[in-house]
Amino acid sequence: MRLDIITIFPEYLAPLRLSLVGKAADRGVLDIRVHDLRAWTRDRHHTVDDTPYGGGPGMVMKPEPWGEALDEVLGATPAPVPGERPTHPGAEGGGTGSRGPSGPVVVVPTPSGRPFTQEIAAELADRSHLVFTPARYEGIDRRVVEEYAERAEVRELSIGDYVLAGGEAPVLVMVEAVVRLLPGVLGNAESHRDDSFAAGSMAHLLEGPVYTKPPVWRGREVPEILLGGHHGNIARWRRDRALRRTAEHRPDLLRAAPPESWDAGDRRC
Ligand code: 6GU
Repeated sequence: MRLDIITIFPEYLAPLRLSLVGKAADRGVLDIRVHDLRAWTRDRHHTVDDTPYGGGPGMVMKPEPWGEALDEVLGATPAPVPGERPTHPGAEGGGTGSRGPSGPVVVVPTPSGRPFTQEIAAELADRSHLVFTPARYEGIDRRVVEEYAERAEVRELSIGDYVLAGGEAPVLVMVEAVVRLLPGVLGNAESHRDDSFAAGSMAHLLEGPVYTKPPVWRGREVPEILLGGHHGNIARWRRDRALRRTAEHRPDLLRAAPPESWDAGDRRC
């Protein structure tokens, strides 16, 4: 997978060299390119912002540097394979087959975007080229999204209901969520199956508690059932604890769960 990140704070993305994402890049699973937006300015002061039309506080990112940057970064994208289902213009990437749809996705982090979810992370993990455009100030001139929505799939995404000073931290969040889903990045293919929000039986559940050795720590015992090796009972116990935890921390998730997601052993509260 190729990742391009265009920012006025390239150093902010340094953590991408660490840990799981950094190792995936070292192993060649990922090609991460962090670009300085100011490289695509043409004036002496490398200006990227200007005052908003219509007035108001703050500054708006000028469209020209973003246009030149995106032209270059998207221009290097291989053309879609003939005969493969075209995803543009304006198509939603609905396919989640093992061989994802072709063409780049431009991810625009913004607090006014759609919520970034585990489902979206999985969709992005199916694509081969993601371009992130983290903004500062009050955001990017609207015409940039309009322009590139005609040439690529553009997704405006928010990581939660709070406001950050810029999109760089959200890019770190989204990249980590996507990269850990790529084949071969986590040790074992089953590692994601029991994650909170994982597609399937965990889609509307938070993960319950976990334990490791020693069996007794400061007088606190690991629940007996986990020591027994009865896989059916353990699976049931884990699901019950996940249900309890979800009821406590995120009752909204249980209310939204479709009837098919309940199994025979679940006791509705
Ligand atoms: Cl994606 N950007 C900014 N600036 N603030 C946010 C956000 C994104 N998601 C939540 N808050």
